[in-house]
Formats: sequence, structure tokens, C-alpha cells
Amino acid sequence: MQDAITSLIGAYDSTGKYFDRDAMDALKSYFATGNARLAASSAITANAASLVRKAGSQLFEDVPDLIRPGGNAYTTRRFAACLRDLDYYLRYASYALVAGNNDVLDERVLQGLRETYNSLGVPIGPTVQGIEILKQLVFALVGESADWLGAPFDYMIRELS
Ligand code: CYC
Repeated sequence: MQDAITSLIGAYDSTGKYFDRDAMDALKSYFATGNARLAASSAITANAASLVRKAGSQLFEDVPDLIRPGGNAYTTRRFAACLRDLDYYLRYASYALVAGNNDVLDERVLQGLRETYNSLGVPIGPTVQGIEILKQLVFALVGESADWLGAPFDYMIRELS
């Protein structure tokens, strides 16, 4: 698992280079957003259950077929699996925000996920929509929509799409 600092050290060490200006700029911007990252992660943690509940309601309102007979989130078991998946996305986003790096998302969330979803008939489009809704709810909660705050959600959306 990588974070903003270890990934940079890895990249520079592998070629035996001291940090250059680009590296310093990357580190400065990571430290400059450090307190805000912690505050965002802690706000997510404190509101996780309600964020997931709201994201689920909004998703099922936007795509009502999901919870009708024949929909992938129809039956209590699948409905619950869907909310659980949204909770996974939110929790891992809160880790990636603190790390300033998306490696944890690759390693713990995304690896093999598309194949699993395809084999179970879990639709990718509405899943991506659910992650986008989580992102907007987090923007509203934190009171800003900076790139670094949306980054983990954007990454999961891009990788799943
Ligand atoms: C199922 N979601 C699954 C499964 C996995 C994940 C592995 C199959 C096993 C199971 O049912 O638990 C996802 N598991 C994860 C992730 C991690 C993990 C991300 C990383 C921590 O360990 N269905 C919809 C919605 C969407 C949805 C669009 C919610 C946004 O229609 C989700 N995921 C969904 C559903 C299932 C599922 C309904 C059950 C499908 C089935 O068994 O038929």
C-alpha cells in the first residue's frame, strides 16, 4: 500500500535521484492539504451511516428499476449488498484521502471487482452513479469541492467505467 510520500520516495529511489522541484511541489501540495484531508476523512467517518443511507435512497430514486422485480438490488439480500458496497466505497475513499494516493483503492477495492460484478449481473453504470452521488454528498458535507477531495471517487469511477 502506498501513500503520497512513500510513492514519491519509491519513484526517486529507484533511479537514485534526490527530490527535484517537481517532487518538492508534489510534497508541498500534499502537506498543504494535510489538515483538510484529515478533517474531511473525520467528517466522513462521523457521518458514514447517513451518507450511505442517503446515497442509496437517491440512487434508487434515480434508477427505480434496480429495486423492482428483476432489478439487481431487488430482494432484501441484494438491497443490503448494494448499501454495503456503497459503504465500502466511502470507507476506502476516506483512507485514500488521508494517504493522498489511490493505491489502496486498487489493492483492496478495484482488483477483480468488475469481473465479480459482471458475473453476478451487478450493473456498472448505476454503481458508478452511486459513487458519484457519494462524492456530491461528501462535497456538501465538507463544504468544498476541491480536486483532492473528489480524487478517490473520480478514480473509482474511472477504473470501473
Ligand atoms: C455483490 N459486491 C458484491 C460481491 C462483491 C462486492 C465481492 C459478491 C459477493 C457478495 O455478495 O458479497 C463488492 N466486496 C465488494 C467490494 C469489496 C468487497 C467493493 C472491497 C472491500 O470485499 N447492485 C445494484 C447497485 C449496486 C449493487 C447498482 C449498489 C451500488 O443494483 C451492488 N453488489 C451489489 C449487489 C450484490 C453485490 C446487489 C449481490 C449480487 C448477487 O449476489 O446477486
